[in-house]
Amino acid sequence: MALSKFLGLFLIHIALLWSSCFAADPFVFYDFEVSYITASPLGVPQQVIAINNKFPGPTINSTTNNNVVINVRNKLDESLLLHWSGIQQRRSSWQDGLPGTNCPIPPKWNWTYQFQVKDQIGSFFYFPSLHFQRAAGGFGGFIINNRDIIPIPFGSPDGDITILIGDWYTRNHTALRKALDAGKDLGMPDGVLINGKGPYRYNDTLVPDGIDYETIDVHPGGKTYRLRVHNVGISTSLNFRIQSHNLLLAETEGSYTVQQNYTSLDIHVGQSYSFLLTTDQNASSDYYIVASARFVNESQWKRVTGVAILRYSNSKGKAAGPLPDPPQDEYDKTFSMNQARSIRWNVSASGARPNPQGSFRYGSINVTEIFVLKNKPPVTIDGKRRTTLSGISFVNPATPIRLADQFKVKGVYKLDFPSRPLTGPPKMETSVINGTFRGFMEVILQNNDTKVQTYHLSGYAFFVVGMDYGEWSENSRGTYNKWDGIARSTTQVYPGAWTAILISLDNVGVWNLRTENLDSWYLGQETYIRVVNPE
Ligand SMILES: [Cu+2]
Repeated sequence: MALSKFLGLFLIHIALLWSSCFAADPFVFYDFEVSYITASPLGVPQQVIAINNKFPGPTINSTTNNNVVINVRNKLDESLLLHWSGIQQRRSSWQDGLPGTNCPIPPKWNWTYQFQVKDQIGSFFYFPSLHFQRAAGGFGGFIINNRDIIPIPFGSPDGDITILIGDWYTRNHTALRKALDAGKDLGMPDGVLINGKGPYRYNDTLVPDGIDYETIDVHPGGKTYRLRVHNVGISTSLNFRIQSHNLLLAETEGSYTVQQNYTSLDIHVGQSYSFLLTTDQNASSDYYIVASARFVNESQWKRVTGVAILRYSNSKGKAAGPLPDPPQDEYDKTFSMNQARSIRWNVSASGARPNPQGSFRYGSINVTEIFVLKNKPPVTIDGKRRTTLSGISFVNPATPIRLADQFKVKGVYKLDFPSRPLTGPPKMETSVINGTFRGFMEVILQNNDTKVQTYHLSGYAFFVVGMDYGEWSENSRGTYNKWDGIARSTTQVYPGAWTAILISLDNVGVWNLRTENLDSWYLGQETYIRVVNPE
């Protein structure tokens, strides 16, 4: 888009912004300077994207209904957008920071995001959404605290700790992008980072000397810490666990869960969880915090393991010995799925408002539209390796969809995304789902690829009502959880399996529905749901 036109839109944006925020609610301000720095998280110097010279970036700390203002200065050599994953952008779709909603921020430019975190609580993260930049960093946590008057379904924790885990390559994001453009696979990652740092040297042959690792400091005596764990990586599902400690699951992506203990939990790309950790051990040594690659040949993927340290202030020594075991489920493909099914909505807890989360009885609402979205292994279209959703490989338009609507630019996109997968040859299209305002949409995500895909929808929390292996059919509805399926924004779909979600389309805008697997997303596995108020 020409700069002059961009400037015009920019000024109009400012006008829109100031009219859309509620002046009575408090503001929180952040200045983000986004630039390259050199870091060596795995012992190899490489170019990393930092915010205010920090990698990972700072945690945004807000409270329900705050107006959040983030002034972003782009000091990269390419355009930039920041996406606030899981923030619903009520009436502010054009702040979502995706190519379908915003014009990219050119190098050396400034852009101020402003939005209200309306009626939300919970644990989220932000990341750069263009050009495969997330593979180089630029991410950070995003917390929305409860207002003081709203009860939380657990005692006030003694500490609040953000933990960002993710697979990592020592190649920079432009090299990874080039590989994908050339039709290649990225191959096995070089490691897993925890808060931007490489593994603790738990094994002299697997981990080189001199790597800086993350240490989480805690106090003994049964104190409770809230750990907010996010998988900010590229495409690897990670098993998260802490030696000798249980993880009491309490919240995921803005919904309080029924509280249950796990010895470990699978966290898929783009997902966020809050655990309550109690310091109930004797501190005879430090403890390992582990994030290891899941559903892979573990003897080949040994290096793809993140290891940090949990240190009690009265610790008697270093962590030593082998890491705690991952789930031993090589011959049980339902283990992980059963774990996912066990995550339930706490229907009696208050969410962002004083009324219980479960007062919205999704199970008794009639579905008004149904979409079956299917992904398959990558295909070749016009000589290029592409990924597809229902046979369509998404092409980002030159003008963001949201702005095309705003300024009535015709022909930018088509509202013809099919409700069932196309059967003909795959094609490249800017094809968008036509959602009905105040409709209730059922979406079946069918993954006919060979690895886990996670799907994320902007603008909403959807209800995860079912998942199973095989091909979804009408009969599958008999297995749906109609009562306490979790409401969240990012769900996994196992290979050769489906996940069903329900969405109450009450938020006007243009909302990205995409795979969070960065390589699949980059190659076109996404679309948008457009929701317009007809009045
Ligand atoms: Cu999002």
